[in-house]
Amino acid sequence: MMYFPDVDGVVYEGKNSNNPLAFKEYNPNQVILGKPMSDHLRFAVSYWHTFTLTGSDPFGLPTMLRPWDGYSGLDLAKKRVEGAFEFLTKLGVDYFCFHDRDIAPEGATLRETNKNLDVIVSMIQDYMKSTGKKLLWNTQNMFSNPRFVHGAATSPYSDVFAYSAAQVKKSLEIAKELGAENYVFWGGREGYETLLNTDLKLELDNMARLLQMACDYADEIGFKGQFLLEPKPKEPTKHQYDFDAAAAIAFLQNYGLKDRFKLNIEANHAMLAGHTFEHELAVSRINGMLGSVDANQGDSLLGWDTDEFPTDLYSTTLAMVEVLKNGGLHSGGLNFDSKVRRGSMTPVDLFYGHIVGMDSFARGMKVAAKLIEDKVFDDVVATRYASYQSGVGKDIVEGKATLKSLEEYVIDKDVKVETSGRQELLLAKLNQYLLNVE
Ligand code: XLS
Ligand code: CA
Ligand code: CA
Repeated sequence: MMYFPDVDGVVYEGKNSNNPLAFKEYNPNQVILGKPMSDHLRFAVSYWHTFTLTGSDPFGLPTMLRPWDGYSGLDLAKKRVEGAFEFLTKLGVDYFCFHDRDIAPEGATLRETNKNLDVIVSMIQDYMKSTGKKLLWNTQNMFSNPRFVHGAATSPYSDVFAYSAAQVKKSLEIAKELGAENYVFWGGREGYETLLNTDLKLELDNMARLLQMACDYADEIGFKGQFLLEPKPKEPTKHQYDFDAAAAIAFLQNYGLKDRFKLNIEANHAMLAGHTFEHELAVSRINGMLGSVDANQGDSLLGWDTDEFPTDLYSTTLAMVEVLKNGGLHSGGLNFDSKVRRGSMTPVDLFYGHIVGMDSFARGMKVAAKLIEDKVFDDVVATRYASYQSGVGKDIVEGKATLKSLEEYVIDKDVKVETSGRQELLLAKLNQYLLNVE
């Protein structure tokens, strides 16, 4: 069966193309800074938004029209796998990502659920072999089932902790089997609604305990993928423990897990935390913790996680500056944790969403590479901090200065700053590059 008969295959046609099913910017083989674009960007399709989502929201029923409509249970899961690999192949994306519950239905017990997973995982494995597609990461859904209403690893109920642990165990086995390059933890219910009923210390300790168990089990079964923790400040929980990159790094360091983990940074989550996307990427990068990216965008008029396909070229450019400065994403990639709007219900909209997202990041990547090559901002930053290269600044940086020595240095000095930060000029430069880079 053909699932997307309206689409033959999406290819690069360049900026003058009028074909809505062609890339205008993303040319996978074009070499930039010594590497083909496809190696820099490592795009992934997220299974949940593209193949599982129905378009229902808190106010309305499903809207999506999908070629697998009308099937249920394992039959539905199998049809989705077939459709997923046709989609990846036609779009020309090498990677995908999923939660355990995206790919197979739950049974009455964990044993039955795991059996369903086995059927679908072996089917996915066959398709991966025949198409060459790869798993960027998988993860466990410990937020949808009502048993996680008060948390998973941070549930007050130890049976729920046990269930969560078992679920992580199975998903790690799947990661190993499918050769996942990373493994994600996102704790949607790992947080609290009110401190009045919450043992904050025990919950944080338990969250760390589950992550430690995961590291131990990965070692036991020889799973070598990179562990990633994905920060998000809220939604569905009022306060989520992995609030932002800084909180997630502090948590990992506190519990001795920092060397085993990196972060998966999502644009929309940065916005919910009151940060820019590039802020979260930069904080991760300077701490050696930038692992992977969930590529999407939020809406500044809405206070929730809208997971839109990325179209904002400022944001994709500044994100790619961080990625390039990181020396790339290594085992990570750019996963479209993005969904078409509820009103974009036809299958071809799934292609349009990914195409605009891929083109937006490709454009961002080209501009970022040129900004870095021309040292547009690096030179400004270097000049701005030049006073730390010699004299008293050098003493401060090298730990030779004390409060006493610094007092002595300034006590009779007229210290004033009349040097512009040139913000408007820099933004004009950014526009110039965005508009003119070939
Ligand atoms: C939800 C998260 C989730 C993670 C994986 O907001 O973005 O989809 O990426 O569990
Ligand atoms: Ca995400
Ligand atoms: Ca999200």
